[in-house]
Amino acid sequence: MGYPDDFIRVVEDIKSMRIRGAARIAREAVSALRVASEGFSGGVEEYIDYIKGAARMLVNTRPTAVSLPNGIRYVLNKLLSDYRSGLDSVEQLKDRLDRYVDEFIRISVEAAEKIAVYGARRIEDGDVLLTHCNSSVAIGVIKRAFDEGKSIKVFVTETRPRYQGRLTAEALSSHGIETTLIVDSAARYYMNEIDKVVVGADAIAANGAVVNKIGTSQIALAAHEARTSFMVAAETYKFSPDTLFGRLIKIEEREVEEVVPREWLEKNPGVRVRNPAFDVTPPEYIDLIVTELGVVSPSMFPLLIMERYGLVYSELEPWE
Ligand code: RUB
Repeated sequence: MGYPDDFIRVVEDIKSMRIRGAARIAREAVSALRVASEGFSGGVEEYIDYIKGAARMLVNTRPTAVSLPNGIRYVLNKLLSDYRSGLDSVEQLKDRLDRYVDEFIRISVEAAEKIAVYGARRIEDGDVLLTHCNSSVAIGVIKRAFDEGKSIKVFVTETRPRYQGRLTAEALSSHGIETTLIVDSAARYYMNEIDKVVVGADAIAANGAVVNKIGTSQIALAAHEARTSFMVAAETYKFSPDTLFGRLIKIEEREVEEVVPREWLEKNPGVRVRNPAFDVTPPEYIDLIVTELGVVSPSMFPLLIMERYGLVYSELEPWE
C-alpha cells in the first residue's frame, strides 16, 4: 500500500531542507514513521515491511546527518524485537511504535537541554564566541550562558551557500545577545578576538572527528592556529556506528544551483561547480565535545559511547 501524503511531505521537506539541522531532522523523521504507521491497514507481516519501507525512504533523504538513521534505528530495533518476541497484532505494534517515537523525541529534547547546561559551564563572563551554520544545540549552549548572566558577544558566519547563519544571528540577537554577522571568509580575520568557537555536529566518527556544515574545518584550523578553544555541542546519537567498522561518513554534495544561478552556469559551460554540504574536522583541532553524558575530549568520545551503549548496535540496518 502507498504512504500517506503527510509522510511523503516530510520526506520531501527533509530532502529540500525545509526541515534541516541534524536534531530536527531526526525528530521529524522519527515522527514521520508514526504518520506512516497511523495510515496503515493490513496484516502484521505487511505492516513490518511497510514500516521498513518508510524507514528506507527517510534514511535516503540526506546522507550525512547520522542522527537520522540513529533515530530510525532506535525505533525500528525496538519494534522488530517486539515483533520477533511474538507481538503479533498490528494495533499493538502500532502502539509500541508510538511509544518508541515518543521516547526518542524525549531523549533528543532532554539531551539538548543537558548539553546547554554542561556547555554553558565552559563559557566565561566576557567571552567572545564564534559559531557557524545553524545548530540548535550550539545555540542552546550560547543562550544558556547568556541566561546565566554571562556577558557574551557572538560572531556568526553567514554560512554560504544556504545562509543558515542568518537564522542563527536572528535567534541570538532576538534573545538579547550582542551578535555580529560576518562572511565565512572573515573567520580567520576575527579569530584573534574570539575566545571560543561553538558549533554543532551532523556526525561524529569513531576517531573523534566531527562532521559539520562545510567550512567548519577551516574555522577549526584557524582556531587551532590562534589557540582559540573549539567546542562541539552534540548529542551522543550523532555518533556514527558505521565508523567503528572502518566505513567513512558520506559527505552530501548538493545541487550546484545553490552556489550560482542557472543562467551563470549556462553562460560558463567550461566551469565545473562543486557543492559539498559538510566537511570533516579532525580530532586534533577539537578541544571538547559537550554531550548529554558529560564533556569529553574527542579521543574520549568513542569510549564514552562504548561505555554507555556497548560495542554492538542491535542491528545497523534494521530497515533492510
Ligand atoms: C546544519 C548543520 C548543523 C548540524 C547540527 O546543516 O550543519 O550545524 O546539523 O545542528 P543543514 P543541530 O542546514 O545542511 O541541515 O545542533 O540542530 O542538530
